[in-house]
Amino acid sequence: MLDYSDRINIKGLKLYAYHGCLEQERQKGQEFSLDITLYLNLTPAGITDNLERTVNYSEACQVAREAFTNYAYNLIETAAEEVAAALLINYSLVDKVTVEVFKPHAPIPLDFENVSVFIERKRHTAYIAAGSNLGESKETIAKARELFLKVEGNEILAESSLIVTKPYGVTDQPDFINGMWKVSTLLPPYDLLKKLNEIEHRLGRERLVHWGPRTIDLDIIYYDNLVIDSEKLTVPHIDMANREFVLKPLLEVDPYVRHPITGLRALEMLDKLN
Ligand code: A4P
Ligand code: MG
Repeated sequence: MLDYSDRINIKGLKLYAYHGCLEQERQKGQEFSLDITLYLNLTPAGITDNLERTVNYSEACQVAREAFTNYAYNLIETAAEEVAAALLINYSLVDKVTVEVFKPHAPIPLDFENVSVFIERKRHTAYIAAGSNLGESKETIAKARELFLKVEGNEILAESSLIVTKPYGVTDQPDFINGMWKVSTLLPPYDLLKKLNEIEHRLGRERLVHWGPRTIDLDIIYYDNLVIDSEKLTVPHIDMANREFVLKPLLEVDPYVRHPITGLRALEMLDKLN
């Protein structure tokens, strides 16, 4: 959560590009204008007078230009998405960006002043539990970590040690190796889930028995302070408070984070469990 309102504003950045669905737009191109806001804490730069503690706005304009003009998109929505992602990927100091792309010469056969799309994109913090009890579990978890980090914008902020745990639920199966990552990601919740499912799949996960043995299971425990309850995704993880193999690693990666519904921290949930 942002606890400041500092920002750097770039207004009316003029860029020539070839975005559009019409043949003529893609051939001739046209001028676009971008408004960009970077949200970052400016105090460190303010008190040190040091450029390295902030974002160089001239450089940021170049990053935006690259992302915007590298490719001809059908939609300004996509162009805006690329600009936002490039800025967040290039500047770890930036927590959030807004991008508005104006297309003053859009092919609209009516008198109009301007048309634009506006998007807001930010870094999210998620907690991912990893578990495995088939094959080379530690290696598999390490590979899953590697594949997770291949996604642009994904970072691991903290990770627990890997612990050996007794099977929970279906108890007639081998011991598990469990761990947790606290991560930063640009992926929205369902995209994060999809990515984790993809990684499970790549590492040979087959869904045979519910709660049964698995080469790798990656569950989203928390995603920011969000509460999601849908067919595909339940966040916070529905059974986390009953699972020592989730709570112990959580205590290790972040003893302070609170469950968004119950308000409890990992240690408090562990105390209740015991
Ligand atoms: N899904 C819903 N919410 C989430 C979420 N927050 N994170 C959906 C991830 N997935 C979520 O999961 C089924 C569906 O849950 C997914 O398609 C997704 O859309 P799955 O992994 O395909 O099926 P599963 O593993 O059979 O069920 P589940 O519920 O994931 O199993 P659990 O609850 O993860 O339990 N004992 C120890 N000691 N250590 C373990 O790691 N793990 C399990 C698996 C049992 N016992 C264990 C351990
Ligand atoms: Mg799962």
